[in-house]
Amino acid sequence: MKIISVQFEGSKIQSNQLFLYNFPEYAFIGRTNVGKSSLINWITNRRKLAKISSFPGRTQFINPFLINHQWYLIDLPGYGYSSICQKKKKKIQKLMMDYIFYRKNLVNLFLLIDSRIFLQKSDIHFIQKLKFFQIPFCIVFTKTDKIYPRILNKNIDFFKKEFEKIFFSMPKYFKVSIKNRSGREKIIQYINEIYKKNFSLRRKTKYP
Ligand SMILES: Nc1nc2c(ncn2[C@@H]2O[C@H](COP(=O)(O)OP(=O)(O)OP(=O)(O)O)[C@@H](O)[C@H]2O)c(=O)[nH]1
Ligand SMILES: [Mg+2]
Repeated sequence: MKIISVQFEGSKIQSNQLFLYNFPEYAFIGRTNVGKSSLINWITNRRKLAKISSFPGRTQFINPFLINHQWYLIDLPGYGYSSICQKKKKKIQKLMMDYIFYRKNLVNLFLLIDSRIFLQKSDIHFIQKLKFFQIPFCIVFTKTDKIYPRILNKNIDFFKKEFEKIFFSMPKYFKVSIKNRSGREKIIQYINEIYKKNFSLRRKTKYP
């Protein structure tokens, strides 16, 4: 699938602000600084589309990007550490959670995990919620250029074991490095696969 057009529809600061079109949505989530916005830029081949920063907490709103006038990539704020004040942080987290648990058009969530860091408490807590509310998701191990391939595979094996211990089965996963330019095609291919298979909107789920 070729990405021909990308249209930014403006940041959404409230979860009830509807997007322009009723299209399937593929969203990116994970701890702050894990590389969500960078991955969206890379997938769309537009370096300055989503704002990137080395400081955790850069993305603070829901940012929808309309692709080929057919589907959306959604950049979400991260969870976990950031230097933003507590009040603002709570507001951002509510916005993000409302989107994930209420949005009918969300077809798949890509949960990004830094490949150097094992399952964190905040990840486990978040995955528990995804499981409980039956949100379809897969895992993307990011920044794979930052460790040796041998260590990367060891880390992923360890992650899988831990994941299976808690959640029984490991979902589909991808490995990406923006620096090494690897992993992009597989993600686009997967989006294409699920796009073709079904655009049956998810049923409305209840916010915890
Ligand atoms: N080496 C390397 N650095 C990366 C990679 N992906 C992202 N980064 C860097 O990681 C930092 C954070 O990237 P962002 O894309 O802003 O992360 P984010 O998850 O959107 O962060 P928030 O919006 O703050 O939640 C930036 O300095 C990126 O350049 C990668 O694959 N390899
Ligand atoms: Mg971001």
